[in-house]
Amino acid sequence: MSDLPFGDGEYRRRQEEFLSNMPIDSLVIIPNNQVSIRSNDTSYPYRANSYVLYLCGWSEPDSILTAKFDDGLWQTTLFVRPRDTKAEIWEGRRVGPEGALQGWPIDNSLSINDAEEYISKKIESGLKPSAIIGIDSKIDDIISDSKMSDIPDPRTLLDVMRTVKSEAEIDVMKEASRIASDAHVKAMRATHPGIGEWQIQSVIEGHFIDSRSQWSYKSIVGGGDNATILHYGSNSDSIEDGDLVLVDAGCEVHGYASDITRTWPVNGKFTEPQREIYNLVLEAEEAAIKACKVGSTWNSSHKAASLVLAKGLIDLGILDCTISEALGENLDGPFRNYFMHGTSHLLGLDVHDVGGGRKGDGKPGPTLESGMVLTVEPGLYFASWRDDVEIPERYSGIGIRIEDDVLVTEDGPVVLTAGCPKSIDEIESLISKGD
Ligand SMILES: [Mn+2]
Repeated sequence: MSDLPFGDGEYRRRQEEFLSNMPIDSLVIIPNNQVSIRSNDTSYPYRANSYVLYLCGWSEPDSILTAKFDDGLWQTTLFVRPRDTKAEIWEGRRVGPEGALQGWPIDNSLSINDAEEYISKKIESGLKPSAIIGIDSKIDDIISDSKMSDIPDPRTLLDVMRTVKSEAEIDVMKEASRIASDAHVKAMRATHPGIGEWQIQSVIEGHFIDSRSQWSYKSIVGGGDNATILHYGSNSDSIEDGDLVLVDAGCEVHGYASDITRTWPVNGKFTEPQREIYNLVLEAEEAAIKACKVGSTWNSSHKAASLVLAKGLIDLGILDCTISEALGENLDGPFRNYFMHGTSHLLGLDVHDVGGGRKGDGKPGPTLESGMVLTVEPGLYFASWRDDVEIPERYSGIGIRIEDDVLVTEDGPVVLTAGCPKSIDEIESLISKGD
């Protein structure tokens, strides 16, 4: 009945590494995500919590993974929905506690209806909660009643573990990369002047579903000027002859994400200005991929991309200054007028994976190790409607990003999304072939 991507040993190894670093008077509490209402009695498709998936692969809602140290060893208890024929007729089959114990890498399983009492009693008996809060309000209430001022967060350990992927995880990520690469190729072949952004989205996401996958984030399909909007998502315009389309779309396999961006001309032929910017972004992307080496600092890919882009913007006459002026003291110079985002983020069970490197998560990015997977995604954007910086007429309305998923290895970077073409010649020949 279980459809787990990994064998028991893989999960047990993760649990062991995590729990052996926890204080033995802890009660580890990791609630699964809640079902979200879309409207009235209709919910969004359910996606399990990445930490629960990571530790035991459980993907039904209304569940909580706990662990405590007992009789000299760590034991996990998974609380799940009990079997209930009447409910199952409406909502679908449930695994139930007995089924969970047989098919999932856990030590005990109980009904979710007993979870609150169990957790309260364990805390009363002296165990200290170590919980991920903010997911399940009932659990949050129990924890706040415990009067502990400082609740250790299991993510401190788990986030570091999740940055380095095992062989088994890499295999799943290769599959997600392959499906997303094929989807982009299909979309290129289907492209013609006048095509709707939503129609390209439909080709991409249709391929995901056909491959028994699903999107890992909302697909971005931006034609012309829409490509210069970094988080464009309405995908509702038709794309005119002569315009580029930027497609940022990835899928998820067993919870593991791929994340690819390609930019191509809808009529199958880059104009000279488009070609100039495209080749510059491609050169930056290739330099940044080369920088993804074991022992490199997190910022290496961003530095490499920034250097190429700053120099290229000067060579094309877009910036009129020296390279060091273009780069600025902290890579914050005027090249950032046209390249406003970071170059890389970690990739895994979350598309912007945990473990640092993202602005806002407060953690510096990790030094690169063998087994880490990160994106490399430089871009240049010349929104025609911008009034805060100078947009050269020649490049007005051009937005280009190229993004691949890169595995760091002792033998150098491996591009997991290499199946997705990115040279101008390859792209032009795909589009002209049509469907
Ligand atoms: Mn990305």
